[in-house]
Amino acid sequence: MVCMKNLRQTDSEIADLIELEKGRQHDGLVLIPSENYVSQAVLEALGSELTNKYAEGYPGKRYYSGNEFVDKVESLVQTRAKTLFGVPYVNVQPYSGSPANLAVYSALLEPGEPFMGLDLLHGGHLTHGWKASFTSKVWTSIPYHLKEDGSTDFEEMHRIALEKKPKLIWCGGTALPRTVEFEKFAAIADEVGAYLVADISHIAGLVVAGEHPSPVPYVHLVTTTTHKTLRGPRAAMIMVTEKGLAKDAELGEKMDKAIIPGLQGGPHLNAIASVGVALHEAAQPEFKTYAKNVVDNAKSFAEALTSKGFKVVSGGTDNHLILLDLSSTGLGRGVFLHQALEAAGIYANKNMVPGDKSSAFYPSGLRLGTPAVTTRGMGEPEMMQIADWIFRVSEKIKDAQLPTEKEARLAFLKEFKASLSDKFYTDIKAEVKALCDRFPVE
Ligand code: DSN
Repeated sequence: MVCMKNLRQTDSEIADLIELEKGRQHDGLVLIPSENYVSQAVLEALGSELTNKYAEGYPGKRYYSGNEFVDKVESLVQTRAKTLFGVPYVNVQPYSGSPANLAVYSALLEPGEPFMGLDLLHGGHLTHGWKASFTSKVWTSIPYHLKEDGSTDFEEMHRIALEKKPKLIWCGGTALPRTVEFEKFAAIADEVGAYLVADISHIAGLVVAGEHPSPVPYVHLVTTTTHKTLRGPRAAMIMVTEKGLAKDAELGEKMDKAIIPGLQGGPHLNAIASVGVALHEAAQPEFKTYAKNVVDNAKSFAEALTSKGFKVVSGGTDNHLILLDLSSTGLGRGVFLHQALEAAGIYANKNMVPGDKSSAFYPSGLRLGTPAVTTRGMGEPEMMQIADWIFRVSEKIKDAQLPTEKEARLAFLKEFKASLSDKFYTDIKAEVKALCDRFPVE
């Protein structure tokens, strides 16, 4: 546990809130697939004196003095990333995933040029061209889609790519339970001469552990956040592959320039060092076991949920993530289950499902994941127990239906929220806490 003695003396208000959040993370089940628990070593590097240092530029080429040690930190983290992912070039300075993806666009595309990404409503990320994202305002977004069974519609994608000639194609997403078929994306990208970029933010930890195929042989660039299955702090990296350098020998320099001076100022060296610690941890044999357990747990969890009558998108999962399609019980049901589970100390998130007839505000699905509960050491019996709680909560709210009139929806949701103070939820929350006490967050 990070010592907060000084914080408590200086600012008890913030210290109290951090303690409460720590308690929530300990006493509840974190099933949001993009969340995890980092190690104390990762936290210590993140909270270190490196936060005091300004170092705009790159190792050996900074705009400030006093870089003797931070240059070594950044170079070491670069080496670790290159070794772990098997790439010749990496930039470890992006503050998070969205700035990393923006850097890719700004390095490769002129304003207005076309690109393709998976539709947000089908599991793509905001920065893959969603209409409300800056990316689709500056560049021309052409979405591709999943089929109803949850697999990528490569026929549609191929047809659109031939017609529109995108300069850049994204593969990967935020709600994809199945293996990303990098070689199929590569065939299309290569045919139309597009840069292919894999956003592996969700699966990076599985990739380094060999639990998901690596995109490196197929794509020109890889972007990833470092805080999901990779179990590091909130940051990101941009990697250039050999294939990328063969297409454009200056791709690395272009990415560096896009980050600084293009988009960012001084790198957050405390976060970079902390990423280095996470990469070191991910290179250990125990991490392979962890990643395997994440996937095994997700498969057991998907089976347990299916046996309770839930419809699991694509019929299961190949990775850490499960998407429940609740639309057969009514539109927008993801909202109700998300809120009701929260009242029971179970954290998941409402999500659109392929073919969803509802809106992004009131989606019909629920996204679940196993990275955090697996870090706590939970296994198959616990997945079955959690599936049972989700089933009980779902049964309790089965009559809640989203009104069709927009005005009536907010009032209904307010009433619904008020109903969640019922003892039914506090009883389950106590059962959840008892399970969590058996699997403490280290
Ligand atoms: N918001 C992240 C997720 O939950 O998947 C992606 O950026």
